[in-house]
Amino acid sequence: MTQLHPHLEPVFDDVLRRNPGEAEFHQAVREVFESLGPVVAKRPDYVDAQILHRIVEPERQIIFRVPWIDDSGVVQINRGFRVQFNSALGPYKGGLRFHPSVYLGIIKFLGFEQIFKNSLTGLPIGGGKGGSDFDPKGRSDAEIMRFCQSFMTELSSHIGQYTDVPAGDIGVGGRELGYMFGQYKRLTNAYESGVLTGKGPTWGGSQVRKEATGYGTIYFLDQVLQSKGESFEGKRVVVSGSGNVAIYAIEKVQQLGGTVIAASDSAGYVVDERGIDLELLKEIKEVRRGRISEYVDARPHASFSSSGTIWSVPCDIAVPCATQNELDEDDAVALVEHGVTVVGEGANMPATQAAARVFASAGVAFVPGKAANAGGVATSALEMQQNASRDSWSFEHTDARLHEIMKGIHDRCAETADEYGRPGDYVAGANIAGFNRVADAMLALGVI
Ligand code: NDP
Ligand code: 2IT
Repeated sequence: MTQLHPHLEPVFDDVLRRNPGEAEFHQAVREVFESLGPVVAKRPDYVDAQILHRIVEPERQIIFRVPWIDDSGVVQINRGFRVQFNSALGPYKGGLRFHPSVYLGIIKFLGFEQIFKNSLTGLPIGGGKGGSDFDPKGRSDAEIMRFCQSFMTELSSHIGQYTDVPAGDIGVGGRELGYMFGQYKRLTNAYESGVLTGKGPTWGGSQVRKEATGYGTIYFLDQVLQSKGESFEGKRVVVSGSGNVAIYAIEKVQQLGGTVIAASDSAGYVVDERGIDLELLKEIKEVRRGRISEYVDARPHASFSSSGTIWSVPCDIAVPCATQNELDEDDAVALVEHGVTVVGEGANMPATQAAARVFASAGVAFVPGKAANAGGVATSALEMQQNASRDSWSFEHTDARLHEIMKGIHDRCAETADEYGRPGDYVAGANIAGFNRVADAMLALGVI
């Protein structure tokens, strides 16, 4: 671990003491703080105003009961969360995750990351995150709807277009957002489009939102490659996951001339040396809501492994798009040994800190999620713009805006890394650039 600056160490100790058992939150704070030494050295005004102490304490944390009735008539109880972390730059903004592993520490890590990610977009959005330990796997459509309605019945008191604007994340996509928006509309008797993003294009959603996180990640990595005089053309790429982010990352890699040879879900990974058949993957995952193992039924030359790790597959570029801490130190060593040159986090914090250090010392360009995957939330902010002006932009226009935003984030991270004496260090660039914008706004708004 890198030693923290003497101004940061006591704040981090406080985070450990006041948030016991929240390992992912501790990890996310540590990762940001390790970049901020030169900032606190340069800006005593941030230290005097206790910006660091304030930024690690959520403005508000809401935890609620979510009761619902399953298809057999049995009453089920889940726990719902919304952590409204920081609203210095705009209304709280961030997704909702439905996954059995969800607890407060995961929502806080995601909410904390979201503050800096949203800042990096340059758009007026604060940071928040929510979700539930509800497990959507194996649930019928009717059960999903009843759960979403119950979840929104409580959440509706805490959100609004000027207050807090949720969207999707793991386990929450267009279907779930539809049920939640329907329930919000019914409870409030108002068609308040701007209260949620990731809506369907026919009921207030933006073109490109579905594709935005995956496309944006690859647009960012394309900038990284261009800065090295390279491109995706002819590159072997491994993308983990096979959900929303992974599918549209694969689509964009293919459009840019790269070959994605492996993808996964929580039960294992598929290798297809001819290149992943994206239409087949979409049919399995988006239409059938099936398992990735079904891929080999239609493509017998491909292989499925339920043990081992996708990171043992040799590639030039690795794009983890599943979940936190899915790529550890051993995986990073294997990737480096096999010649990886670029790693971009489509997911939030998929690489452990030890893995990130392996990449850094091997000279691999490593782009953290708060920069690489910011295209999703940036396009959510574009959806809010369209909702506020009761407008609807074309796919081409929205995609061009996304591309421009991702190039802007890339350049901001690269320039900030240069300015602070860390050329090529996208982690330092993203953390410092993201932090400075929020810290300046917090200073301007006084002690609140
Ligand atoms: P989805 O639910 O669409 O897909 C998640 C994928 O990751 C699935 O393939 C899933 O496999 C796999 N996965 C999830 N949890 C685990 C786990 N514990 N172990 C192994 N595999 C797992 O989610 P998204 O694609 O939307 O999200 C993926 C990542 O991207 C998350 O980290 C999310 O926070 C991040 N992200 C999402 C954005 C968005 O707009 N959706 C924006 C920015 C970041 P299985 O189906 O078997 O569970
Ligand atoms: O992690 C993320 O940035 C998201 N899940 C998307 C958040 C959003 O509000 O679009």
